Amino acid sequence: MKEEIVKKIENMLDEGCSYEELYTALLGIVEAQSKKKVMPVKGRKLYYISAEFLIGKLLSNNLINLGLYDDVKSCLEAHGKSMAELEEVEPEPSLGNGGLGRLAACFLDSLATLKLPGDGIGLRYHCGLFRQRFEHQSQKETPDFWLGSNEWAEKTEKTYTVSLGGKDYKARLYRLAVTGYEGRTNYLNLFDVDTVDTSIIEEGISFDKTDIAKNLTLFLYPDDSDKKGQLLRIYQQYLMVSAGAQLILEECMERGSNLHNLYDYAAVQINDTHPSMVIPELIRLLEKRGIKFKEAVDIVTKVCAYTNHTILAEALEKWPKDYLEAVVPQLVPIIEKLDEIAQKRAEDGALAIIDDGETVHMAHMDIHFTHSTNGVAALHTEILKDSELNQFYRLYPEKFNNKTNGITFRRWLMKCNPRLTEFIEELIGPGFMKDASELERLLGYTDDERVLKRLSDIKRNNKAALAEWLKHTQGTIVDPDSMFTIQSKRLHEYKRQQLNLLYLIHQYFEIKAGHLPGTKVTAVFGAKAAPAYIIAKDIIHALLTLSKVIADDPEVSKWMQIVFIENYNVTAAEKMIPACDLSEQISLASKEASGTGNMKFMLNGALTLGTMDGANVEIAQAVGDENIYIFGQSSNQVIRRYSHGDYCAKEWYDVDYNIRRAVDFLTSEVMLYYGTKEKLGRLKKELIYKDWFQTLPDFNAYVVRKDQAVADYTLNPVEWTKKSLINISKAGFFSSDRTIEEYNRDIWHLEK
Ligand code: 26Q
Repeated sequence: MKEEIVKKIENMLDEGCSYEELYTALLGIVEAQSKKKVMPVKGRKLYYISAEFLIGKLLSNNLINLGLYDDVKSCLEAHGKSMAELEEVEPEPSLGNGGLGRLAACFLDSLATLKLPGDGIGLRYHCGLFRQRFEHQSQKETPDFWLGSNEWAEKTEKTYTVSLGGKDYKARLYRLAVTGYEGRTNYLNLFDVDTVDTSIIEEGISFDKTDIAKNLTLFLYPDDSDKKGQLLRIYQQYLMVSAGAQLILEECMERGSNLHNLYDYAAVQINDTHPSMVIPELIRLLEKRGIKFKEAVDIVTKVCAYTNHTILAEALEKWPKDYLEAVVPQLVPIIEKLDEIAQKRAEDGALAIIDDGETVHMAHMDIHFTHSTNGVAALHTEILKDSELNQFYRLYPEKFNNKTNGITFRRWLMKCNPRLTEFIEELIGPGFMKDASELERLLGYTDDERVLKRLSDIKRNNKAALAEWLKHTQGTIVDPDSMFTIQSKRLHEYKRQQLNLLYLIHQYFEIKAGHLPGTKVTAVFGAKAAPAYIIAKDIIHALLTLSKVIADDPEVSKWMQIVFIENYNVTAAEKMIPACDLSEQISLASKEASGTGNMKFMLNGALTLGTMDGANVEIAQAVGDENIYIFGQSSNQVIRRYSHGDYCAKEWYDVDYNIRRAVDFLTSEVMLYYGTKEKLGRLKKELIYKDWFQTLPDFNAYVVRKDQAVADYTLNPVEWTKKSLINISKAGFFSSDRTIEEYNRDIWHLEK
């Protein structure tokens, strides 16, 4: 089989085919091979329903999973072509914002690898997350038209009717094969409507939000800062859950379910509250098929489970009831009946689904009417139980459980870091690719000088490769012999890119004062800000402006450089993560539910500089205090400060010279020379008078810890590499295979 495929590619190469032609051919080959790995479903099947699947490019990943990658690569190389250039032909499907969407993609990979029957259900957005460009040191958004003539998702003839605002729409199913690593093939089911029309896009990413037929699946999460945007979000969500619920019931009936026994055929995992309407929708469909309301509620509760990804109040979805009446009037009476039941179970009005202001709380509906609510890291789940969802926890202690997130090692090690993968295989054999806990065997090499030397050479090569890529894609020159610190994730105040910014300003002053670091530091950023999130955009502006100030100052640029990578996405992450020395995970403790970038960096040998937040806590436990740089307030301190409501940023600014010097620099003459007064002034004011995410109280501790890391890196390179090896060895726990095994053991109960 393999030989035939290789022969075909060789023939094409002999004929001088272009990369585009090769890509199309390989896409067809992968499709055909994937189909052969479809397996019948025994027992229950999982439906992972999510508004986002941030799958990233698929060609290399699928070739790896099908065991064809090495052959195709050598074939190309023998003809003077490269995999990297072939990959450039493929547009990245950016069907997600960040962590939550990427997690869904990692889960699909693990499900198929573990040979568990589990499909995704989502939307086929015509434009994924916006593309980011920098103009005058500011973020500009343009549409990301990722759908070309060559597509991974196959258009099917299957359609389902969905009623939105009293009008019927036809949701068409597209199916994308998910090939596991030496595993089975599952599917990602993506719904779309035929009438979507990209020509309604106007300036940037704006469009007519009221033209539903034309805009339903036009964009991933359009701006929801106004009513029209919020309504569109409800339209999108209902399109997904209604078509999804119809698909689920149809598949289960085809396999023999009489619907009373739906539990024996299906498990539905609700990824955050975005798909929560699947609960009333399933109830509605079951009632339509003759099942009584009470039984329908029981069935749905047993089938569905809910994952919470955030404790930020502003991210917990709640909709005015009249919005739901406008879009999904058929669901409102069901939600009202569910609310009645909920109110009877809990006297406390705080647990109601519909509150006194006629607002519908989606998370409340999820907790009452699913059998499982899970957080995504140990600390996060504890905070949910102890504070945010404490009243729910007291009512339903048995429903709450933790499932610490994970990442697929196929993409985040084998695909993105072939040098390291090969070396690990040389040392401990290939078993770690399927059983991540085998990485612990690397601990036997922590005192082996030759191993440490190789590891440090691999890091140096990866840094050189990132440097090369940066030169090629955005014309930026970086020094691979400097220390790379990287903070890449969505831009959000709670993630505190602004803390990193203040450190860099501090460093600028120190260098000016002749206090030089042991080595040059390159601070790399990758981050998109939500288009309507003004302060987040101001932080990007400040970083880009500072980057210019430093670049134009030879005294300082000898010792530091700031690089902001344009249009951060999965493809960029794959280049950045293997090249990192110090991974910045500096969210305000208690605010980052888990983080998954932290795991990717660790796996690729970076040391973490972080707060005791999210999964950082578990990383710290795994590697031990001496192999991680922890700083800052604890989550308890932070929660206490919030509950006392006595945090006053201005007091910290007034008494601390270093803080004041860094904050004031934002509107200094040199910053205003390159930057915009309005934006820099607004950010400065925000930091002095608000600072909701408590940057200033953690500032000094951050400076001390980061300086320590730079000194260790410089003075004890061998010791540093040893710590790096320990981090890699201990990363096995963070494989999404482990996470999926736990979901399956505790929640889904699927059969292999
Ligand atoms: C909500 C309402 C209106 C508009 C948009 C939204 C919205 C959209 C996306 C709310 C949240 C998201 C995405 C959240 C997310 O990515 N959360 C991250 O999930 C990861 C996987 O569990 C965690 O590792 C991160 O800590 C968490 O921030």
